[in-house]
Amino acid sequence: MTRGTHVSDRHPRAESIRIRERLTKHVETGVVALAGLIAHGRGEAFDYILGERTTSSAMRAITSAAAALLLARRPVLSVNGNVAALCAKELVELAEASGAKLEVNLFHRLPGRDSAIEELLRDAGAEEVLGVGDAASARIDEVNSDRRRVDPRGILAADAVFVPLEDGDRAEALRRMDKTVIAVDLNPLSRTAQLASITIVDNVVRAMPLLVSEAERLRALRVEELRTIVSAFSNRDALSDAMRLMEERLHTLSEKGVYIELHGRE
Ligand code: PTJ
Repeated sequence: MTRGTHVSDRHPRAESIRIRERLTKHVETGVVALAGLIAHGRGEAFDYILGERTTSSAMRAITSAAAALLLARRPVLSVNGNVAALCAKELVELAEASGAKLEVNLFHRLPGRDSAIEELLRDAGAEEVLGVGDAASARIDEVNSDRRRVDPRGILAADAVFVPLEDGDRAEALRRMDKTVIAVDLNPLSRTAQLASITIVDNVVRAMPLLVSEAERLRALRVEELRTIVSAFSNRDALSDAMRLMEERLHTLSEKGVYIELHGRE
């Protein structure tokens, strides 16, 4: 069993350690796949380079994503293990604010994982959770993993699918099916980031509450106003921004080499 380390608030990486603890705890509950820990580590590395903040470019992607979800007639939020462990409450809030359905969709569909994730979502207030057990009865043949198993009432019929922390295979298949694909991925080089319609290059932990508040704010707008927001967005520009910001930050830090000071020494 994993023990909590009760990390002190004064630890400079306290928040990052707490997030890791949440994920490792949820490996034990069956929510998070072991590969989810590897995926998280890769995300953390990019977040480090990005400066662990929501950039103004990512904020524009968030606004555009909220508008696209509100415009969709059948929006679906696809939930995997990592996102359920980190953002169950915000997923339920986003479903409410945008009128989207929640569907469990897993890369590693091991026995019991789907119902463990459903339980987490229901504890967070979800009334309906698609894609659990036999409900994932439809197949997207182009997808080469368990992710091909989808709910005919959800992802299969959806016109917009939110796919936080995705693997490129399905993002590509969903785009080919003419669906709007909204991704959250700290790695702007990943196939998902490259192939999505809207990529939010940010940590899902920071992006989700912002996405909820944007969906709530934009709900008051007219359809034409929402369309204007979506059509003004360019994913190519968003990805260029993310890569350039990482490059600039590394460049600035490389001038210093040592950029963290040792305190408390003469
Ligand atoms: O729960 P399952 O079975 O559906 O599996 C989920 C994972 C995440 C294991 C599965 O989808 C997977 O293997 O994903 P990948 O191919 O490793 O891609 C995950 C992407 O998410 C990588 O590009 C990471 O950089 C990125 N990422 C990881 N953690 C975060 C993140 N992006 C934003 N916020 C994070 N916290």
